[in-house]
Amino acid sequence: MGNQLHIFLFPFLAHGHMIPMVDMAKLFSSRGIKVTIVTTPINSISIAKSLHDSNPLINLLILKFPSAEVGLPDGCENLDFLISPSMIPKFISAVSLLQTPLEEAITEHRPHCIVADMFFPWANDASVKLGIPRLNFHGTSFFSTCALEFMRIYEPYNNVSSETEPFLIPHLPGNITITKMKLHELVRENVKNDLTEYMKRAYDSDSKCYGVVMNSFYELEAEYADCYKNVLGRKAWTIGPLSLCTQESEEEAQRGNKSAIEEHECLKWLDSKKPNSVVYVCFGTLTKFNSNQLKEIANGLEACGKNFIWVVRKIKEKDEDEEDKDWLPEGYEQRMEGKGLIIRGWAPQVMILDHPAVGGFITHCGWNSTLEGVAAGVPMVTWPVAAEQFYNEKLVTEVLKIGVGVGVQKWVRIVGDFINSEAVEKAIGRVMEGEEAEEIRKRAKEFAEKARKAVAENGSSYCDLDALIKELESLAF
Ligand SMILES: *[C@@H]1O[C@H](CO)[C@@H](O)[C@H](O)[C@H]1NC(C)=O
Ligand SMILES: *[C@@H]1O[C@H](CO)[C@@H](O)[C@H](O)[C@H]1NC(C)=O
Ligand SMILES: *[C@@H]1O[C@H](CO)[C@@H](O)[C@H](O)[C@H]1NC(C)=O
Ligand SMILES: *[C@@H]1O[C@H](CO)[C@@H](O)[C@H](O)[C@H]1NC(C)=O
Ligand SMILES: CC(=O)N[C@H]1CO[C@H](CO)[C@@H](O)[C@@H]1O
Repeated sequence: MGNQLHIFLFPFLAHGHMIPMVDMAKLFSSRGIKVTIVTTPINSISIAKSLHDSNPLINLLILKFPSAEVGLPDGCENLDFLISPSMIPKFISAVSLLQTPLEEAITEHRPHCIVADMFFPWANDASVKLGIPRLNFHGTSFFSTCALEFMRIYEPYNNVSSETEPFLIPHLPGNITITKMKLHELVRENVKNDLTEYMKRAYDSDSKCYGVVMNSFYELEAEYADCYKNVLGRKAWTIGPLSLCTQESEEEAQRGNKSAIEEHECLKWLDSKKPNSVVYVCFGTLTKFNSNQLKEIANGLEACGKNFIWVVRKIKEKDEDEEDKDWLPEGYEQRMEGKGLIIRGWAPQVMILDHPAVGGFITHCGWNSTLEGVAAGVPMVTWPVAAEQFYNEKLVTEVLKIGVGVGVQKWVRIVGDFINSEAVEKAIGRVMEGEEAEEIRKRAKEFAEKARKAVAENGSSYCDLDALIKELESLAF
C-alpha cells in the first residue's frame, strides 16, 4: 500500500449539483480512495447529513463563504437560496472568490486530483498552478454536452429565420432538430449578462481540463459518449448512475435535505396503491410556477383520474403572505383525498420513483432527476424549463423513447412556459395506459436493468471507474 490516492471533490453550491458529488464521494471511498469534499459552512450541514454514517475515508473541508464581501445576506451560500435574479451576479462573484482559499487548501493537503463542478471554471487555473489534474464534473448528459458544444461551434441557429423553425444540430448523431425558442440563453443572440459570460467561461474550461467524469452510463448514450470522446476529442469517464451507489433506503430518503414528509407515511400511502397506478410530479429544486400554472397542473392531474404525488414549489406573488393562498382549485384537496398526495418542499424522490406503485414521472428533465427516472425504469412526461433540460427531453423522448413531451416550446429561466390542463392530462394518459405506454414502459424497464448492470461488478461504469483510478494513480505515483 503506502500510495493512497487522495481526491478533492468540489461540488457547485446548489442541491442538484451537491447530491451527485456526495454519491461520487461514497463511490470513490468504496474503492479505498481518500476523498475530501470541499464546501462552505451552510452547505456542509446538508452534505454531512447525507453522508449519514461516518466514513473514515471521507472528510469535509470547509471554506468560508464570502457573503459579506459581495453584499449577500449572511448564509446565502447556495444557489437555491437566492430569492431574486439580482443576487445571481453577487453569488457568482462570491463563488469566484473561493479560488484563493481553494488553492491554499490544495497546497496544504496535497490531493492528487481535484474533481470540480464545471461551474468552477477557475479550478483549471488552480490545478495548473499546483500541478494536479483537474477533472470536470458536468452533472449532465453526454447528449446535451455534445449538443451544446456543436451549437456553440457551428451556430446553426443563425441559419433560421424564425424562433419556431426547426433546424438540425450539426454533427450530433441521430438527426436531432431543435428550435431557437428552446435554446439556452448562452447560445441565443443578444443575451449577454454576467451569468451568460460566466457560463461561457465554464464551457470553455471544459476543453482545457484533464478530462470529464459523467454521471451517466455507457449503454444509455453510447453514441454520444463516443461522439464526445472521438469527435470533440475529450477524455471522459462514465461512472453513473451515481444515485445507485446509495442503496440503503434511509439514506435515499435523506438525499439533499430532510424530507418535508415522513418517509414511512409516504411509503404507507404508496403501498396502498396498485402497481403503476401513481404519477409522480416534481420539477426539481429551482423551478417554481405561478398560481395559474399550478392550477392547470392540478386540473390536469384531477382529469387524468390517476393517483398522484405532487411536489409543489410556487413563486411568491405580490401581496401574498400566505404560501398557499388560493392556488389550488376550490375544494381540491378534499376531492383528491386518498387519491393525491401533495408534498410542499423536499420529497424522498428516489424512494418514491423506486416504488412499484409509481408508473409515471412528470419531470423538468434536470439531469439528476432524469437519470433517477431512468434508473427506476419509470416512463416520463417531459416538461423542460431551462438550462440544458430541452436537450435531455430530446434524449428521453426521441433517442431513448422512454417518455413523451408535454409540449413546452419555450426556454424560460425559473418560470416555465404555460401548459394547459388538457396537455397535462393527455401526456399522462400516453405514458400510463394503452399500447404506446406499454412499449415505453418496456423500454424504460430495459434501461433500468442496464443501469443496474453498469454499476455492478464488471459493468461498464464499474470498469470505467477502475480505469480512471488506474490513470490517476499512474499520474500520482
Ligand atoms: C448555414 O447555411 C449556409 C448556407 O446555406 C451553409 O453553408 C452552412 O453549412 C449552414 N450552417 C449550418 C450550421 O447549418
Ligand atoms: C432527419 O429529420 C428530418 C426532419 O425531421 C427529415 O426530413 C430527414 O429525412 C431526416 N434525415 C435522416 C437521415 O433521417
Ligand atoms: C431544507 O428544507 C427545509 C424545509 O423543508 C428548509 O427550510 C431548509 O431551508 C432546507 N435546507 C436546505 C439546505 O435546503
Ligand atoms: C469480474 O471479472 C473478474 C475478472 O474477469 C472475475 O474474476 C469476476 O468473477 C467477475 N465478477 C463478476 C461478479 O462477474
Ligand atoms: C434524490 C434527489 O435528491 N434528487 C434531486 C435531484 O435534484 C433535483 C433538483 O435538481 C431535486 O429536486 C431532486 O430531489
